[in-house]
Amino acid sequence: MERNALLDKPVTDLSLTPNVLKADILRHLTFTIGKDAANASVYDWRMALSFAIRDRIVEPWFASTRRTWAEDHKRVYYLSMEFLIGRILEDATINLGLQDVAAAAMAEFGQDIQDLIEDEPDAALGNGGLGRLAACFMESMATLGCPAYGYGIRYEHGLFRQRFEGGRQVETPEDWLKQTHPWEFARPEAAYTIGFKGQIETRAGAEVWVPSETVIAEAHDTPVVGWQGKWANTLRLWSAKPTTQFDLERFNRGDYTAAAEPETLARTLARVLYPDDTTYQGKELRLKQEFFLTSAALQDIIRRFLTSHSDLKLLPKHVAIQMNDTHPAIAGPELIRLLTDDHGIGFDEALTIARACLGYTNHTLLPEALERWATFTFGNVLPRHMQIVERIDSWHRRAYPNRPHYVGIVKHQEVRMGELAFIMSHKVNGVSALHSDLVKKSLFPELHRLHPGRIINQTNGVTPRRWLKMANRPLAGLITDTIGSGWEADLDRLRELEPHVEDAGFRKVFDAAKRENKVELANWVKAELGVSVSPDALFDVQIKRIHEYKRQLLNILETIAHWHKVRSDPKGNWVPRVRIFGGKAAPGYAVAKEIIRLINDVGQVINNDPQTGDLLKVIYPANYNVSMAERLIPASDLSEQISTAGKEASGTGNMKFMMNGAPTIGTLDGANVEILHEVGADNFFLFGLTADEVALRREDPDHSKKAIEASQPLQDVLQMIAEGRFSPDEPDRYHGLVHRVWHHDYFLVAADFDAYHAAQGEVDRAYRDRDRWLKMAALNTARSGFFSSDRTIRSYMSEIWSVKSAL
Ligand code: 26Q
Repeated sequence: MERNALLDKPVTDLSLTPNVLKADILRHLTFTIGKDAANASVYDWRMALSFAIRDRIVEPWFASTRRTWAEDHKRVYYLSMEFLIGRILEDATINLGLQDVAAAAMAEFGQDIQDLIEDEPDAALGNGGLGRLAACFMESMATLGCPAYGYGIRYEHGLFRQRFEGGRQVETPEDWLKQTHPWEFARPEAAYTIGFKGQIETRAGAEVWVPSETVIAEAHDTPVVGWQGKWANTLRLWSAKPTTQFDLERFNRGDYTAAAEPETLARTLARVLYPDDTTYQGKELRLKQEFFLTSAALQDIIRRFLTSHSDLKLLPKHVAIQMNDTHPAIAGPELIRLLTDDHGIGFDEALTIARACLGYTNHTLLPEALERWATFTFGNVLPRHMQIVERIDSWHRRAYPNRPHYVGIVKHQEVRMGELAFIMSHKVNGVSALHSDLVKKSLFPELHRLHPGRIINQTNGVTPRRWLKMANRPLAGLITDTIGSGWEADLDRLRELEPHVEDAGFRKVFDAAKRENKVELANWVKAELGVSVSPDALFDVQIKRIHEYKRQLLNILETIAHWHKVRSDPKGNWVPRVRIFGGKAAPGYAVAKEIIRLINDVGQVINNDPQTGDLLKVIYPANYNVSMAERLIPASDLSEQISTAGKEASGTGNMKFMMNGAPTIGTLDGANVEILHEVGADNFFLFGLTADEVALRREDPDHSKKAIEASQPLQDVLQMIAEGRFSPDEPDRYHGLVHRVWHHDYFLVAADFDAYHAAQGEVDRAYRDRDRWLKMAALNTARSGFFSSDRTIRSYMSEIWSVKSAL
């Protein structure tokens, strides 16, 4: 293709002066928002600034798109039901290098840029780790110049908002789109019809699917700009529109409800994100959402491919499709359907093409979270795909005669999405070394034997732009002052901090940076919760979804044991602690909700105990989200990563804490194993059973009873809870919970209690020795380079996608 030099030339100069930006902001305030500076609100100013910043993303974005076309680069398509983005304004501003210019410009308008930044609602289109990983990957792909599209759903309501009422979680709908969302461009011309249900008809010897329900998927594009604005990719989110506004024929027949069906389906499809990341529930609407995303994405991918190529056999040379867990695993059968039914390719060839394009990332081993669909539901919603799935399964059975009879995609009248995704992918990956091992050994042992080399590891990472540069200005400043700039896109360079760790002057500034963050957090806690906490206390933080395997219960039980000890010796030389919790429970997860209530009840008692005062506080701000994480992590002294070994696939919060100079107290689980390896045993508080020991211990049906009987502190704690010390108005509130710890302790809270209690004692000893602690904390930052998502994406690019940077 002929390159047009004029088109490649940027018309905006990124080295903006405040005056140029000021003029743009004022122009947007006036002509886009229609407001006069004299009576503009914070919202108006935020919109004006956002549009002015967005203008500057559009050019690298167009340039990237043009280059990808002109140079015919292979593209990556990341299919995910979740993108947990958080706020965009500050991230975009920093990646464009405009933070100082923007702050100065706003100051001249009499606005504090921080107020504008915090006025933006989080885009919370995800539950937790999996969704946030997708967002970090989008940023890293843009930074690395990897031509890529993210495909997801433009949920009208993201993850619910959480409030506490009497300590209990109450959910309210989230409505991030109530205000104008300035970061997206609607693309009504990019629209596809998505079918559901109906039947298969044979026409001219070929089988065709005639759906009985249809909706239109309409694209909304958000540019994702990488570090220093060198490249930008597209996050394309689909919203649902009815195919026909209204079925007049049905209406005229008097069938008024049926007449509105197309609208009803469209209105419900993209309405809300499923808030349960723990148990799949086989709901028809969820399956429809999954197919909606996947079919729209694949139609778009094929349309784009055919714009510049004609031979679909070459698809894998130009297209890599990554499935973020099994949620888009219908991509296998759908791609085969499009290639065979719509493009006339034979089944075997279509299967080969599809598999060469597809990769599958597994994020969980928990059996209750593995997606399985009743063949009844699956065959009803997607009848053609049911046929194709059966065909894939019998092809695989024939191609691999050694396959045991109990292995397969369709078993016991269920479609197993893990097996489907595995068989339809050329690479399957776990998300940490330990997890990938377990994917081989316990999740897909037979398929692994039949396809050695297909399962690989890709240890997760996080973007250091958002999680260090942006979230922790004081520490980022110190790093740049110490080793110069450039570490943001080359995080291994943090190793250059190591020699400075021995320098008392460096440690003093490191300490001051952490303290600055802690003071800010203490002020926020006071304002939000009315509780005073001392910035000199040790800030001990566990933030993540509430789940039994993550063991927030272990944390709060140990908090009680600690409180009990301090009370018995209030004059003792205790390290003051603030135990901070954050996280939401799935609305239907009763046990998780009970744990939330217990933490809040315990906080009520401890925070009002004059005997312990500043020595111990329990803080649980409601509605934990990405923005709250950005506030909490930089102010943390200790990172709680205490899951039952073998259960946490990777964890990514653990990496963010490490980068921000908070040592980990944790088990040998997920990426903790690799964190320990990088940082060294002296700088990590390791405790607890290993994954193998967990499996062994469970064989003893009395494991928890024995552990409790051997531990006086744990007995005391359980006794206090059972007596109603934390629920005086309802003393037996936690009888069920205490009973479960004694008799049904599947996640081995009791078995690991003493080891955890002892490790917390070690933390106190280490913290008292200021120099030891500061060295430890600084070494955590210095050795965190491996956990940049740039490293992860480089590895996906070479090991799975076979795609090169376009930069
Ligand atoms: C499935 C079916 C129906 C409805 C919802 C779901 C569903 C949704 C979300 C199932 C699972 C999830 C999310 C899983 C998740 O976040 N897993 C985490 O992924 C992280 C990134 O790899 C890991 O670091 C965490 O260890 C893992 O728990």
